[in-house]
Amino acid sequence: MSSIESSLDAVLHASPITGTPEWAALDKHHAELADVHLRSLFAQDPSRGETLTVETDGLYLDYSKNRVTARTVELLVALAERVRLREQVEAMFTGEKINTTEGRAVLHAALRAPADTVIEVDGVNVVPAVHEVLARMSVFADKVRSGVWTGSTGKHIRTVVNIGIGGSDLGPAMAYEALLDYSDRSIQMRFVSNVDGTDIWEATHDLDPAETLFVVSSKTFTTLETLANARTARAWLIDALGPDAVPFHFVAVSTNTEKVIEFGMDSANMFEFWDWVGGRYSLDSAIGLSLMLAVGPENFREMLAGFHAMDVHFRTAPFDRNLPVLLALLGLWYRDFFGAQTHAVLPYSHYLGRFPAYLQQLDMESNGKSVDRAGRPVSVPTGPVVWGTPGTNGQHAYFQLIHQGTTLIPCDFIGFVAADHEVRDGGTDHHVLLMANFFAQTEALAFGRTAEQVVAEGVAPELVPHRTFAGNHPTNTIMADRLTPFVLGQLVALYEHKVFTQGAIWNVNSFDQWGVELGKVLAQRIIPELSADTVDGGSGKLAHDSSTNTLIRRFREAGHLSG
Ligand code: G6Q
Repeated sequence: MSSIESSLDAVLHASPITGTPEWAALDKHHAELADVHLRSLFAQDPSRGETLTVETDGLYLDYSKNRVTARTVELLVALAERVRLREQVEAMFTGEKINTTEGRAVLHAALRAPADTVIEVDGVNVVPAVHEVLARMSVFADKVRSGVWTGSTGKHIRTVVNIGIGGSDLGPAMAYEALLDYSDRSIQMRFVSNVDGTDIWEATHDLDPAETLFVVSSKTFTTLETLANARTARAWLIDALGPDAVPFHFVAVSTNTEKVIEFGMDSANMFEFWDWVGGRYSLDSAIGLSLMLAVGPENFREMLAGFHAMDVHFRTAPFDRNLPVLLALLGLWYRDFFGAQTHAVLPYSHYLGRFPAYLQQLDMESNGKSVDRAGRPVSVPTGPVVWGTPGTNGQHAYFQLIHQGTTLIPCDFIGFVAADHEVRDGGTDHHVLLMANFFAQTEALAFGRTAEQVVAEGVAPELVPHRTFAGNHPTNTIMADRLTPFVLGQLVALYEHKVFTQGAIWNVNSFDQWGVELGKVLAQRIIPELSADTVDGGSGKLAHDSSTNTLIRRFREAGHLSG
C-alpha cells in the first residue's frame, strides 16, 4: 500500500470533521464574527480590498467582500490541512482510485496534461492515449471545417447536432455558447438532450439531412434519452438519404466500442475516452468534439491549456493563495457555519449564459451527498443549491431577494475587462454600462444603505424601512481580461477543483451519482405500463402507490398514447 493510499484510508475513516479542534475553533470564531458587518471590516482594514485578493495567470479573485478576516482564512486553511487536502489532491492527480464506490480513478486532469506527462492507471500511462484521441479529433474537425469531409451527397456539413445528456451535453453546450465568438459561423451547432420529442424535432425539422452531422455522445452508450434521440435521428436521415448515408453523417463519442457497433455505427467513426473520466468532468475529453468542430483544434487546445494552468495552480499554490481552495473554504464557511443553503453564480457576460447550469451539475451531482465515503451519515450540511443567470438580467428579477430578503445568498460575480464586441448606444459603450452594474452590485450587497443615509436623502419616514439595505451580503468577484478559450478552461477547472476541495473536507465521494439511478429504474418499469397492449391493459392492476397509479391511469384514459 502506497503512503498516499494509506493516508487516504485514514481520511476515509476519519471521525466526523465536527469533532476536530479545527472545527471547534471555527465555530468559536464564527460566534465572534457572525454579527460583524462588512462595513466594520472595511473600516478596520481599509486595505483589505487589495490584500484579500489572489491572481493566477491573469484570473483575479477579490474575496475581500466576504465576512472573513485573515484569521478566518487561517482557521479554514487549518481545516483543509486537517483532512490532508494536499495528499488528497495528489491522490487524484496521480491516478489513485479515489472514486471508491465505483472503484475508479478520477483523472480529468490527465485530459489536459502535456504530452510528456506520465500518469498511470493500473500501471499504464494514460497520457499517450489522450493525445492520440486529441490528434484524431483534430484531423476530423479540420476535415469537417474545411469541407474535405462531406455528407453522402458531397455537400458540406452546415449543422452539427450533438446528441447527449447530462455530462455529455451540458459541458459542450455551455462551452459552445461561451466561445461562440471563436466559432466558425458557417457551421452551426445544435444540442439535443431531452427525451421529449420536441427537442430532436426542433433541432432537425428545418435541416437538410445532406448537410447534417450527428455526434452521438455517450460515455456508456446505454443512456435511454441519447439512444432514443440517436435512433430517431438515424431514421430521419435514412428516410431522406438511405442507409448507406449513415457513416457520412454519424460519429460516436464513447467509452463503449461494443455498444457503438451494436448501434450500427462504424468503430472507425468513434472517438474514445475512458472510465476514469466522469461524465460531468468530460468536457475536455472527446465529449468536447462538437465544441472542437465549432471552434477548431487550436482554440480547443488553448482551452485545455487554461484547464492545465489551473490544475498546476491548484496542485502547487499554498492554500491561502489558491483560488479553488479559497472559493471552496469560503463556500463551506457560509454553508456550514452561516447555514446558507444556496450559492449564486452570476456571470456578467452574455456568452456565459449556460455557465450556471453547467455548474449546477458539476457541484450538485458531485457534492449532493448525505453519507460520507465510509457510508456514514454526514455530520454537516454538504453541497448547496447552485443557481444563477447572467447579469444584468437577474438584477431586474431575483436580486431583490438577495438584497432585501431573509435568506443569506453568497454570490460569485464573474466579469471581464474587455468587451467582446464594441457596441455603443450612440454614446456610451455597452460594456461600460454592464461593468458599472457589475461593480455596483457587489458594493451595494456588501455595504447596503443605512436608515440614516436614507433619511438624509429626504425619504418619507414610513418608507425608510423599505428603502434601507442591510448589506453584509458576501460576494466573490472573479475577473479576467477577456473571455478567451484559455480563460474558459481556467474558469471550469477553478470550479472543478473547488468542488473537489469541498468534497474532500466533507469526506463525501464527489465522483459518483447513485442518486440519479432510482428514477431511471422506476421509469423503465413504467414504460410498458403506459402502453394499452401490456400487462395492465387498463384493468387497474398497477402496483404503485395510489398517487402514481392514479396519475398513470389518468394519462392512459386520456388516450395520450395510441399504442
Ligand atoms: C455525470 C453523470 C451523467 C451522465 C449522463 C449521460 O457525471 O454521470 O450526467 O453524464 O447520464 O451518460 P452517458 O454519457 O453515459 O450517456
